[in-house]
Amino acid sequence: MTATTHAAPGEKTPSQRRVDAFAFDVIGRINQAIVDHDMTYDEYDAVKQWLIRVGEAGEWPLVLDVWFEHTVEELAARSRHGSQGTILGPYYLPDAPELPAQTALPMRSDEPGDRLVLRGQVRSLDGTPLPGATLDMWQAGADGYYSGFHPSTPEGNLRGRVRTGEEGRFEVQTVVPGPYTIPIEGPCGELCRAAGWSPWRPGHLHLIVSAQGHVPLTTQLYFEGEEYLDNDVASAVKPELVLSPAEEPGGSDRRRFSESYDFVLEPARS
Ligand code: MBD
Ligand code: FE
Repeated sequence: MTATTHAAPGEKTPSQRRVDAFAFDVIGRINQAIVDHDMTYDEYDAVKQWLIRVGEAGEWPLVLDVWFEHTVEELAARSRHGSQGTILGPYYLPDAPELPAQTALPMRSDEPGDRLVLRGQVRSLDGTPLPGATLDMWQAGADGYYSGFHPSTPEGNLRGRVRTGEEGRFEVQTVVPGPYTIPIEGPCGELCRAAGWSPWRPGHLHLIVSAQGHVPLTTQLYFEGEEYLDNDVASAVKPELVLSPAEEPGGSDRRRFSESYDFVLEPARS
């Protein structure tokens, strides 16, 4: 056994001290909330059953990313430079197909929804363009469903890793994502109903922008005028992330929008 796993009684490693401080604080605050709200045994049992159902339904990632990740992200953002980011959320899947700088995200031939062209440039903090950077993108369709998580959506739909070209530029054709509701039939939906909370998020694009020698940027882009921008169940909207795409004239059956958005990455500290 090493010295660090064999601390003398009463002595704690730095890691034990940190876990102790945080866990003790969390437990203490929950106990205080129980006192402050004069919780009954019936209520205690209802909360206990709800917590058990969250696990059984596999909704812990949803609970954490919807109600807690934004605070961790806001703390991390205080020491980060470059473009504003926001939370990752529960629907990222690695290994999306690699796509060139001018591309369309994989979609159904009859993919519903308004069309969107997102173009821009990836640069380093000092303004140097970053060719060969990656925009790992994923989004819900106009119906608000994510591929890989909803049976009606084909595998890999609206997911791709776009590689920037010359001057760090990219141009991606996709659809305008619909507003998203967290699953309302499970325990998270149950909590929203029980508390009278909206279960909705505004429509959004997810991106992880990365480049050699730089800190990856996890972000989301939203759309001006959308419902739920100021009432996001996941508290992840920031003003810098709201696009106002221009509508292109001459759209026939579908509306077409385009928008430019640049990403600035911070060099990695070595
Ligand atoms: C989502 O689509 C999402 O982006 C977040 C953060 C939480 C739940 C669902
Ligand atoms: Fe999302």
